[in-house]
Amino acid sequence: KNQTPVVLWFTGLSGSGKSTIANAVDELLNRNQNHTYLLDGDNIRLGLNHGLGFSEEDRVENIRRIGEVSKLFVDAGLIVLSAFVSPFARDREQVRQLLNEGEFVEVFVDTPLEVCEQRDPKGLYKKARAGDIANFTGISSPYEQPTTPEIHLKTAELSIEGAAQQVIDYLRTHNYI
Ligand code: GGZ
Repeated sequence: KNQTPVVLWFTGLSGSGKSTIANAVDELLNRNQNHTYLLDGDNIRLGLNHGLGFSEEDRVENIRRIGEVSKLFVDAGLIVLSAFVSPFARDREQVRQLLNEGEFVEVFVDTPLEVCEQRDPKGLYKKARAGDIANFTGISSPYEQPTTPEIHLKTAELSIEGAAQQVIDYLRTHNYI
């Protein structure tokens, strides 16, 4: 199957819908016979990055390693979907620099903090507000929004399917698939 390998780098707050949308895109790509690999907290923070926490230092190292792994999968010819908060603009730029031109597509999952906090599927915002979790992104640790993402998903105006379709449309328009 013809495809141009690329990293789709989903960034956004906890509870913004990154993983959900990345999984929906992954399913559409697989239905289209594309070869993909999805990286998220479930397969990275529990394995390769077991032992890293949420201090600034550990997040920097988390993203650096994920960038390196993403590059390996791109070299293997895959479309990589990486879904991590990745709150620091500098770290995201370093991953971009690691890859060749056009191999890094930043996808900003733009869900307002109020909405993420309202959803609070794991009760983490509640704990963060209570001071039971330190360095929680959006509450006690910064989130630096992308200024010029290739794809800007305004999730307040989109369904999961609509957001996933916007990513697919970008990949088609730019001849990745
Ligand atoms: C942010 C945290 C924290 C803190 C635990 N800050 O909604 P989730 O649960 O499933 O997604 C969040 C996930 C963030 O891990 P990442 O590897 O994506 O973060 S980073 O890119 O910043 O390294 C959240 C949970 O882990 N979580 N503590 N303090 N999110």
